[in-house]
Amino acid sequence: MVNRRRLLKLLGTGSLLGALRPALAQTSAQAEEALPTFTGPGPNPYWNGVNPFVTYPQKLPLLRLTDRPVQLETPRHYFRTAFTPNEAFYVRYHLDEIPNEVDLTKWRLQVEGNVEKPLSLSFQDLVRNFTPVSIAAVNQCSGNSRSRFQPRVPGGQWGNGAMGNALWTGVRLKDLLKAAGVKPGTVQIQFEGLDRGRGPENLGSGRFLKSLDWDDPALDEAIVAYLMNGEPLPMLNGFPVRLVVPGKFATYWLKHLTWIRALTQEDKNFWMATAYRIPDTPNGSTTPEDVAAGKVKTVPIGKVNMPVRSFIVDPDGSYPLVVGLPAKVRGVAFSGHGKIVKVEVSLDGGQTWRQAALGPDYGKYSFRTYEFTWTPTAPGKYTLAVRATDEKGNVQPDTGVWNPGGYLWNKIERQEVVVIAAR
Ligand SMILES: Nc1nc2c(c(=O)[nH]1)N[C@H]1C(S)=C(S)[C@@H](COP(=O)(O)O)O[C@H]1N2
Ligand SMILES: [Mo]
Repeated sequence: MVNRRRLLKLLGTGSLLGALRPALAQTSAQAEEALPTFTGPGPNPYWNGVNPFVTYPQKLPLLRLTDRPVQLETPRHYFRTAFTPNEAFYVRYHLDEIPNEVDLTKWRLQVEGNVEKPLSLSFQDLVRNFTPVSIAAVNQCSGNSRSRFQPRVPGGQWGNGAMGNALWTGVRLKDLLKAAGVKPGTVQIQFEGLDRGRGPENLGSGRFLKSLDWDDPALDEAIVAYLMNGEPLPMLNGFPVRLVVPGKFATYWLKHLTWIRALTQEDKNFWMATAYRIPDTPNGSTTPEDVAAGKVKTVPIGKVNMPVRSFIVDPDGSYPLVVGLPAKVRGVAFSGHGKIVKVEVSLDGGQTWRQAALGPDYGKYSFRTYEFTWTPTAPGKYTLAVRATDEKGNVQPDTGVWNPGGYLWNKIERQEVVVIAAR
């Protein structure tokens, strides 16, 4: 035992420093060589990214990934419910000049480009002149869970909290496009918001522009939302209106949406042609070797819907369970391909599975809660796992995907828990 007196004695004789010296010498010698590949957290990484809590306007304390642009992750326990509170909803931007206020007496939504009749709509026009619709839909960043990738990839090292579910209310995008009269020859619809900045240098990336193909069925379900869980959108989530594209990754869910454009040429801007692309392989997976060899053909991530996923919210491993006392294994599941029809829980790391009870069905693009009551009968260490199935028969795989963008992660999630005996 090194108590204070012994420590002082060691320091006094210099033997402690002496013991450290060879190690320091070794470190500087190693620095000359390439560092070994950093593989990140092991098989049971933290649920959330490891980051400080910060408080932004209209937000509860969230986990800050970066400050400019603002990127905030939602802590795990907010996923106990099917709807994520607005104040806890994650935030992701690409550019650092974001609106702090929007004057609704001046703000207009422009529908322009290859249309018969360009529109300039006020907030009042949107609310009064178009039929309101509501849809529950999960907003998930393409890079959600990127910190799980092995080998690691650059980009925000999100845990699982770059997602949220809300009831979105607004106007059908197709109603706006119909009112403007989209002309023949249109190939894509482009969306742009109010944020600006430099973006990655010299790549023409200072405006965040995203486009969906004119024949993409997602356009029929997309809405221009002015309410989120029945309230005006928080500024950081896109006030006054944002695009909601149910089933697609959130990169298309343009915040502070102000320009909708019918394009006659494919959108080749940085955010379509370079960023947010996935390998054109069955599950968007490839290898670092194939990327290095230039073998990988890519497509925009909007070509696919979000793969099926499920999450263990409780228990979170921070406390022991007790033999003979019922414990609730619970969380959420969702899929961009259709509604969740089954969630299974494993108590032995994925060898055997038991069906969990599903919570209410809020529509096929919503989070669906699940619950499984487990009364442990023996003390020990257990690995819980959860696996969801959607109505198209998609089931979560037990292998992780790999692609250089760090997108499409949907591997079965695990949680280690300790069970103790009550005496
Ligand atoms: N105007 C604007 N909209 C945007 C973005 C952006 O940078 N600017 N990022 C997109 C991406 S990649 C994501 S993941 C979501 C995040 O939505 P949230 O911040 O409301 O959670 O917004 C999308 N819409
Ligand atoms: Mo994203």
